[in-house]
This record gives sequence, C-alpha cells and structure tokens, in this order.
Amino acid sequence: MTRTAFVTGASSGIGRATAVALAQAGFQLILTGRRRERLEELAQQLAPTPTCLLTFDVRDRAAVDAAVASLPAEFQQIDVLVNNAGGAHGLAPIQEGNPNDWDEMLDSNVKGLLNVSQAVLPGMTQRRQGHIINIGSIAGHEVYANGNVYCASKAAVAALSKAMRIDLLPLNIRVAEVNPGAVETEFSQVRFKGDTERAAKVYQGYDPLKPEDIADVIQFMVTRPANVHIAEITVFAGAQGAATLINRT
Ligand code: NDP
Ligand code: 8X3
Repeated sequence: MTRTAFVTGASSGIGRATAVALAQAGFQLILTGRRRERLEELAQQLAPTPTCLLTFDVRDRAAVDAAVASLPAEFQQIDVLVNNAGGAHGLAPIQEGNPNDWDEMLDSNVKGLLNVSQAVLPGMTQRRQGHIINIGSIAGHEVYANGNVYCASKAAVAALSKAMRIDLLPLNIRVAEVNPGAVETEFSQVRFKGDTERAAKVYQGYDPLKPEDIADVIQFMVTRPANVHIAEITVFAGAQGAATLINRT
C-alpha cells in the first residue's frame, strides 16, 4: 500500500525538497503552506505522484483542525508527519527585540508544531503506527548573539521532540528531531524581512547546505525498518563546526 507523508512548509526550502525526496521514495503527499500557488506548482512537478494540497497558517489552530478534517479518504491514513513550517524573524539583542517577531516565532515554531501534531496524531494513535520528524535546528542546541527568541523556539522543539518520543512510544509512533546548520533557502530573506543583500551574505564564502541535503537525511530516516528509531541528527555545512563557526574564504 502507498505510504502517505504530510509535510508542513512544503512551499519553500527544506519542506519543498523533502516533498520531492519522499515522492521519489514512493510516498503520496499532503503538501501544506500558506502560499497556495507554490504548492500547486510543486504538485505539478511531482505528478504522477498523488498529492493533496492544504493551505493554512500553522498558528491558526481552528484552520489546522479544519484542514486535516477535510482530507479525502485516500489521504487520511498519515504514516509520516514532517513538522517543518517555521523560521526566524529578526536578529537583534533581546533589549531591542520586536515582540511581534517573538510572537511569530513562538507561535509558528512551537505552537504551530503542536497544533499540527495534535490534529494528525489521532489517526496515528488509533492505528498505533506513525513517524514524526520535527525540524529543529542547531540553534536549539546552542545560542548565538542576537538569536535569543529563535534559539529559544528551537530549544522548545528539542524538548518537545524528546517528550513526544517518550509519550508516543507505547503507541508505536517514532519521533525524531533533525537539526540543520546553515541551509541556503528563503530562511534568511524571511529573517531579514526581504533584505536580499543581507540574506545573501549569510551564505557567502563557503558552500552552504542545500535543502536537498536535509531532504536526503529525512528520506533515509523514514525509510528505515521498524526496528530502527533514529532519535536525533545534526547536519552542518562542510565548512561549519558550530552555529556561527564557519570557515569562510
Ligand atoms: P523557508 O523560508 O525557505 O521555508 C519556510 C517554510 O515554512 C515555507 O514553506 C513557509 O510557507 C512555511 N511557514 C512558515 N511560517 C508558516 C506559518 N505560520 N504557517 C504555515 N507555514 C509556514 O525556510 P527553510 O526551508 O530554511 O525552513 C524550514 C524549517 O527549517 C524552519 O522550521 C526553520 O526554522 C528550519 N531551519 C532552517 C535552517 C536554515 O539554515 N535554512 C537551519 C535550521 C533549521 P508559507 O510562507 O507558504 O506559509
Ligand atoms: C537556522 C540556523 O544558525 O541561522 O536554524 O540559527 S541558524
């Protein structure tokens, strides 16, 4: 039987590449994000892989619940959930932080992950089978100057991933945390609010990770047999040894 993967934030970056990698591995896909046209373009690219598109903001619990409840029968049995949607907003010392940015990061990266997990889990718990991949970050395992609330949001993802793994173990649901280092996506454009020059500098002077590098890791994890439970993986760029320790030319 075809396995079904639900990928949040499939309209860009790591989520998009993960959708492509999982389609290649034979999954059918539920693709989610706010930018509908991006999801439609991806679905066309993935054809003939069956896809179902759900447009919602992960911060909106009612919208998440309604979207998951609207899934057609053939997409209701979700085998893999990739909690990827999220990002950073701003990079400023705590005393200069913008509370709207704090809300956006905590509501998307932490509560959004919870909202989606809670909507998807009833089917997994009923079948006593499932696999959840939470996209954390190296920023959840170390802090760096001005990263404060983003780092805190990803530290919460690290804690939640461990807690989910413990709570869901009796239900035969595996939970993993994937912690990327520097991946060139729209991440820095979002963090710097469309300042493309500043965003480009983040990836200058070295070869950053590509979203496909993280997608490969996720594909590997979700295609392991049931006796293998990978708990956590950190993936740096080749020139990277810590969040902000990067060998640049
Ligand atoms: P992108 O900005 O390229 O992609 C972010 C994705 O998340 C988009 O598809 C966006 O879709 C979706 N998204 C963001 N906020 C919401 C929301 N409130 N509701 C629904 N969807 C949302 O960045 P990345 O691919 O790099 O980021 C993916 C994940 O990886 C994030 O959790 C990020 O924190 C994490 N990460 C990224 C790293 C990097 O260096 N790039 C390193 C470590 C972790 P849309 O706007 O259409 O809703
Ligand atoms: C994204 C990586 O180091 O910019 O989570 O926070 S970092």
